[in-house]
Amino acid sequence: MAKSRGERGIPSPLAWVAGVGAVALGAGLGDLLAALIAPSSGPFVAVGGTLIDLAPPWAKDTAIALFGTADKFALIVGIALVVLVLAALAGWLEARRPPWGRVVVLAFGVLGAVIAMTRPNAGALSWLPSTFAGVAGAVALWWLIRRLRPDDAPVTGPAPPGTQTAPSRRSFLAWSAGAAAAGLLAAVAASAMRATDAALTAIRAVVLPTPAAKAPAVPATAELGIPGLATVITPNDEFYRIDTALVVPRVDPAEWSLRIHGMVAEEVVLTWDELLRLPLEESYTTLACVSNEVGGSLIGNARWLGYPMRELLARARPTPGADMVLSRSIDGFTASTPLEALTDDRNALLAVGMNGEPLPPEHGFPVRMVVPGLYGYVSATKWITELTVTTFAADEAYWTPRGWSERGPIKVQSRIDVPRRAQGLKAGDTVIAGVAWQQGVGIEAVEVQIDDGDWRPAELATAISDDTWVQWSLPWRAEAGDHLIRCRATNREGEVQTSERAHPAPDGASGWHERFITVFE
Ligand SMILES: Nc1nc2c(c(=O)[nH]1)N[C@H]1C(S)=C(S)[C@@H](COP(=O)(O)O)O[C@H]1N2
Ligand SMILES: [Mo]
Repeated sequence: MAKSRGERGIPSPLAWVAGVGAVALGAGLGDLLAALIAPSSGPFVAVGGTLIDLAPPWAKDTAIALFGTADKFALIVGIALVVLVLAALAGWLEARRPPWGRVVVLAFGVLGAVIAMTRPNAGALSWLPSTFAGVAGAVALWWLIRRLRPDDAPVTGPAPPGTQTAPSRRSFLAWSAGAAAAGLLAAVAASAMRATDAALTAIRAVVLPTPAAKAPAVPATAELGIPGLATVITPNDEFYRIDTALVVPRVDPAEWSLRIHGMVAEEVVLTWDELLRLPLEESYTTLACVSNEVGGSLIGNARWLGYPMRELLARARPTPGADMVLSRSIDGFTASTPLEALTDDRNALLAVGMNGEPLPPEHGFPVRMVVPGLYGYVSATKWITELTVTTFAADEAYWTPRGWSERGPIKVQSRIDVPRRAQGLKAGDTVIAGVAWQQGVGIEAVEVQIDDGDWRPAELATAISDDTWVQWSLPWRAEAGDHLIRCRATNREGEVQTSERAHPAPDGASGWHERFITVFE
């Protein structure tokens, strides 16, 4: 009499292997199907995007503090680890309590599909990749575990009556590894497809028009050229990136349009071709993230090319009472910008160009907003598709219910770039240098304090404009020993950067940037 399956027992490690192999195959195939038919609805992307949106207010800060701009990669790795553990568990379940392992895999596929359908940029087919992943994973799991059951295993040769063919573990392991490898291969193929898709080809084809109004030439004295000091213009590939998008949205400019509606006398729809035919203007604006810690690097300066927001809104004619513009990205992100900041005479742009090139995909291709004087989360919507003219009372933006202020004017700040802590500085003549900013207001002065001594005025480089950061420097005869260096800026309205420390949430960090330096003999 044969023992029951449960008693005969498939060794747990083999069951885990089956689970991981099956789920890897399902997930990989699902991802590949997503790349083919519904780019942003892959199982990982949809679930990760939802986790980002559900994350509690402190999570953004923590993720950025821990992983910096690699926060999304960290999230993907985290999800993959959780899936691995769940997959192993499903394998174990399928071995012990069939068909529950299969059922669990299928259920996660369906859950992924539901999540994918609720994403802001979901399409009609967004449910398919995750469902397919679940079905493929469940079938693969059933098949792999079956190979481990002696009475189900295919008979490979003549067996004496009354005995059973022992299942071949080696062939089981080969099949499991094969399934995992196929899944991985599918995922690699999917990412290769994403990297060569039509939108990227479109970027390369974009020829930006000559600006109707060029940015004034950058003064030769704007760049101090001190090694280690942030360059006054940040190259595109070094520009910080912060957003909630797990995969960079791919927007085909040929299909792009911007709709302006809400409290307006006239609805406006603008296409890519129409936008490029408008008289575009160029200006330098320093973009800063509200999550930037004192001394942090979530800030950069670029020359933007775009159409003035004030001209655009003038076409739509906001009606009396409106005080906010809610800008929406193709992926559902929204920002609440005071209407006034988009209609006064500042260089608020609907931007298409960054440092002489089309916007890179990570920075909002084809079109984004850039508004001097406001943190990015309330102004710099990338992959923009819609502007709703409304009121702060009636509408709120993505970050507002997540613990961030509905308005985000930039605080006066300064940062020490050199000397660096780990520089191994030798005693003698050196230079202390950094940047200071309060876009829209401008910087009047920067002072440096060494070892609690007197505040000494730093020399300011020439600012490109009041909308950009400015470099500063101070010669220093460094003596051997430990030193504490601080800096503080004064804006053009006479306000001195406060020493009072504040966390980034809810409306931007404050305090003086300090650096401990050890100077060697
Ligand atoms: N669509 C979209 N636009 C967005 C965001 C986002 O999450 N999604 N983040 C904003 C924030 S918080 C900042 S600081 C800036 C950063 O722009 P960058 O990545 O080009 O530096 O983009 C803004 N625009
Ligand atoms: Mo930000």
